[in-house]
Amino acid sequence: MATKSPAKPPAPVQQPSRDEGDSVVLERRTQKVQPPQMYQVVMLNDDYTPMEFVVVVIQEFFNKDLETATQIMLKIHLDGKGVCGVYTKDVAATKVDQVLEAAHKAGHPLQCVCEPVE
Ligand code: TYC
Repeated sequence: MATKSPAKPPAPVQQPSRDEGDSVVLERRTQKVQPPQMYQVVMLNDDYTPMEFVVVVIQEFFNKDLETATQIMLKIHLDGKGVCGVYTKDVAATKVDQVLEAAHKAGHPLQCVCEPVE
């Protein structure tokens, strides 16, 4: 059976440069890869969307179980807004589109937005 070898640290990048004696030397620099900017999908409260619909949406699009989805919905209901999940930019934007489309189709004014996590 093939096993995966542990991830290696990034190989240092070698940059040619000239020293004072005009010979070429290689400087060793470790390349730093930044993690991607993450975005939180924030759902907003309103007075019309049924609580049950919000719970189903959170379960379906944010992969939460019933209890977690209910807690998130209640937080939104009480505080005015709440975070449903944190994703990379494209995934967060897709989640927003899915929620807005489902709400629109069902005739509810449910709103959600994505915002960068600092
Ligand atoms: N406030 C709504 C009600 O009382 C429920 C609700 C919760 C609506 C969360 C939107 O994002 C929301 N029916």
